[in-house]
Amino acid sequence: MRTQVAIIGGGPSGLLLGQLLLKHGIDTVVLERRTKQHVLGRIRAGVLETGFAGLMREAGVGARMDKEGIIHEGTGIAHEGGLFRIDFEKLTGNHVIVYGQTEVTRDLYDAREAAGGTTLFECSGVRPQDLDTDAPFVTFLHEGKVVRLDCDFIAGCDGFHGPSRQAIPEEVRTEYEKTYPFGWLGILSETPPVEDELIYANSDRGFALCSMRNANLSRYYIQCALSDRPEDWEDEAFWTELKRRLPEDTAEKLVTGPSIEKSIAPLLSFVCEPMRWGRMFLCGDAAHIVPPTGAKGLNTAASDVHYLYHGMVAHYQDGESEGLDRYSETALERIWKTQRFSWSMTNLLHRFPEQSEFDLHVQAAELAFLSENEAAQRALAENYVGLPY
Ligand code: FAS
Ligand code: PHB
Repeated sequence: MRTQVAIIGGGPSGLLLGQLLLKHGIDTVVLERRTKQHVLGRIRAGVLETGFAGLMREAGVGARMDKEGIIHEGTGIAHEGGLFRIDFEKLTGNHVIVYGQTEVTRDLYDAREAAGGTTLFECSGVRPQDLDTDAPFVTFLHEGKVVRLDCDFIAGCDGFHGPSRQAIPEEVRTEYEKTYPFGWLGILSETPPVEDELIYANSDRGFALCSMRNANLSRYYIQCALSDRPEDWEDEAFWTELKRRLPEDTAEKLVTGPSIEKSIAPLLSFVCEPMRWGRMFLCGDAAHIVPPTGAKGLNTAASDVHYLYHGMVAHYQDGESEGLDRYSETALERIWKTQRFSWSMTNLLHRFPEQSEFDLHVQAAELAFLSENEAAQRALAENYVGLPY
């Protein structure tokens, strides 16, 4: 088999990159470890920066997002029993779109199939090889046969546990990591959202987040112990704890119901440098992970895709290599800014086991300052709606 760009991973990064390249006549093959049903069964991100939305439209897959996505011009922040709003539109002239990653992935798969793009599911033993030559290739097992895919470039879009990052020689790779002493217990329920916008809550019992997917599908999270398992939390116990972490009048409005999905995600900050090795480029979670507090995971995958796609188009159409040569440096500059924002939001809104009374007072003062200072609110809003690509 031969293609121009071999894409390892059929998640949002790989699919969005594939669709944008296909729009420019650049041939790709996507190699995905799981079935399409498994990929589409994942419940993950919910908030899209307008930069991401622009890429979806550029890829020709923005129609359902524009029809069903919900524009959010601000967000609520709750602490000490009160609630204040950060007005994105007033402070930045920008907004975000609430449209689940599951739907993004579904739209991208539909578009890829309509465009006749090749996606191979249930590939195992995927191995990128000869990366530091002009003739890289990928080998893998598919339908019981060993397959070799020759290509010009490899995009490692295989998430945190994929093989691409490991294919960068250890002596070349530097990995930066920060773990957090808690996780997020998330549920999905077919209930109307408690408010029209998201609410991020810092309470003396820990963090909570009220989010949504549509007018009758809500997504809620509470900070939980790393030792917790989803089965430790009956729905009733979840709802009771969530209400205790929200302002009273918000808790009173909360419509509860059976969970249709319940999972726990650990929080992690992680960056791999560089994001390129020879003819292979890392993109999305393969290169970096952020705690979901700033809604930056999926959105930072999108900015990687933006830089990589433009670099590849310039290579194939104009014989220019600068975009690809500067990809890692350019992507990492924005990645570290989203790492900082996600780390900052996590520190502002969560309760840490080792916090002293002094720490708690400083955290409360930061939230109080944010509630009353326009410059502080603008700084948060600029990061939340998305820094420029
Ligand atoms: P993905 O992990 O989505 O996709 C990688 C793909 O590669 C997968 O389909 C995988 O099956 C495939 N793959 C892996 N190994 C392979 C191999 N060996 N061969 C072939 N294919 C292989 N972000 C937010 O902004 N907000 C959130 O609330 C949020 N919640 C999250 C909850 C969880 C549990 C997780 C894990 C992540 C969450 N994220 C969130 C981050 C998430 O949305 C990622 O940023 C996003 O999925 C990144 O997309 P990809 O880079 O495509 O990686
Ligand atoms: C979600 O809706 O899943 C979501 C929204 C905002 C976040 C994290 C998750 O910061």
